[in-house]
Amino acid sequence: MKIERIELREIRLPLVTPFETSFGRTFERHIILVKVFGDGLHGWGECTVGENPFYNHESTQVAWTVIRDFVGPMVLGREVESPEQVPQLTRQIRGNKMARAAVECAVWDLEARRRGVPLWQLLGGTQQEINCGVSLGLEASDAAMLMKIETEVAAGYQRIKIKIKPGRDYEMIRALRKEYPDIVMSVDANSAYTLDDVELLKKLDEFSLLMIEQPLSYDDIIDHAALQPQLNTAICLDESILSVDDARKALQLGACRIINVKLGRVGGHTEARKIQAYCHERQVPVWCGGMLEAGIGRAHNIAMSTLPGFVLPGDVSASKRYWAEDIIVPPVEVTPRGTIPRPTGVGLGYEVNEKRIDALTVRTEVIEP
Ligand code: OSB
Ligand code: MG
Repeated sequence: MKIERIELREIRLPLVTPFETSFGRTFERHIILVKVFGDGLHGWGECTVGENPFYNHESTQVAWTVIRDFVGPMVLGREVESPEQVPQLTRQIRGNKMARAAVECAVWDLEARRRGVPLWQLLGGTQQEINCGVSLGLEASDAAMLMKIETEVAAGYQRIKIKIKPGRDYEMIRALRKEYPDIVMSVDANSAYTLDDVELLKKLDEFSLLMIEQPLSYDDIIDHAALQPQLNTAICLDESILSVDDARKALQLGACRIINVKLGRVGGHTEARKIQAYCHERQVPVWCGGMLEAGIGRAHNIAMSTLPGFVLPGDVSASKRYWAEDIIVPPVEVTPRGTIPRPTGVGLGYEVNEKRIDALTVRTEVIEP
């Protein structure tokens, strides 16, 4: 199949409630959508980049430029036998994996539509439904955190993840654990600590957390390897894992026991599958992270999460937790068991609501060979 044309759009989508992590607060998403044309069909991708370069080095503005000036020209007019060839076409670009993943994921959707199969099937998915958790942003008070937990536990979510940062960690988790001693709970620090905080991190062992996600630097593996043996709680790496090579190094050094897979962070489905296969062979559990995605990114996450080895509940949850109205139809919904059934339709398996997208679009650009 030849990649004939790429359409870029940026949409603005306000969150139903602001989301706060250790690196900042998000009120409204600025999302790049990628539509890739080939063989008379098209596929959709969503760039999972943040508005600011605070989670990683990428940001919406820069990703737009990288896709338009580099990723686009490298893939347009090229014949690909499989979407797995797309990362090869853009390998000269260092980093910028979220920009590259947006196009790579769109080609996977396109290929699934070309073959008339669901994307999860093309990827090799085996699970009928995926296990879902929620990631709760920081709130001003413990009482407000407790109200959020109550809502999500009642909705059936299988795991509650709480964002932490210095000053909102041990005491807060102790207060929340006191009210909810039995739920599956984890914490995510988004790189807010250093090895100087070992004593505090050790104390979190008291709370029988499923994991502590990315406590140390976004680009670190070595210090995490020094930390993990000092904790009973499993470390899960998010920011530090950009490739299967990173996953191998982290596991070989004992820097973590669990890996969070995010399509954007690792450059798309091709690399995500390599990480999944590497971890699955070694019985290392993985789960699908989230980046406050709209429906297209969410549908890609659901397809990936059906692969074997995605055993732990992911951060993939119902559309209504994020948006008044999603850009896909139907919106993503979660069963009372805290699962999302895999969709039955071809490609992403959800209809893309182009009318809604048009109404949200603030800029468009067409890239052609
Ligand atoms: O670290 O998992 C993270 C959101 C933005 C950036 C980083 C992260 C997150 C989340 C939200 O935790 C997950 C979601 O609900 O999409
Ligand atoms: Mg994280």
